[in-house]
Amino acid sequence: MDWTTCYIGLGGNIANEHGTPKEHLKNAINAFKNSEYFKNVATSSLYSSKAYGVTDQPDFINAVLKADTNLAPLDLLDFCQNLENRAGRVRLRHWGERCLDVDILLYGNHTIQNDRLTVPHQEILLRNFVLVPLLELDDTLIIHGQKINELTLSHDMKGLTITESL
Ligand code: ROI
Repeated sequence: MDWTTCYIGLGGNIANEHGTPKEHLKNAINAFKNSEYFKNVATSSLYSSKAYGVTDQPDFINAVLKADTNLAPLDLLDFCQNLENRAGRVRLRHWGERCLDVDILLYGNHTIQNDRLTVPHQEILLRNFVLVPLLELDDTLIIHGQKINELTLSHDMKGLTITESL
């Protein structure tokens, strides 16, 4: 069986009947850990982060998960979207608040571009709440030819606080 290392971005900033943002993230992390489609699951710390983009919304909880997966990219996307749906996700507005976002950041060294999926994730190099936890998991990562360890934003804690080391 073929295993590919993937990195998944997790984020959320609203509570609902399924839990708080932190609980949404932890439930998602447990789903990866308990699934036969993943092995060697590792997670960054949980970060509290100021909302990026549309700023008049609650702070987010963000983390990055690393795992080896035997799922093909679109099956991995289905798995991630299923977790979002299970957290009771409703999209209130574009770039707005959400219970849980589960985004494929990287899938091995693959570049994927189709109507459902862009990998590496388009905004990856622009967001410290993605880069800082990614660096925590692997300080040798290269994305779009850039060593993330050499990017200023990967070391920029502006708006970010570690709320829990997992
Ligand atoms: N801002 C932060 N801090 N964290 C996120 O996960 C996040 N996700 C988004 C938008 C609303 C753009 N801003 C975010 O989708």
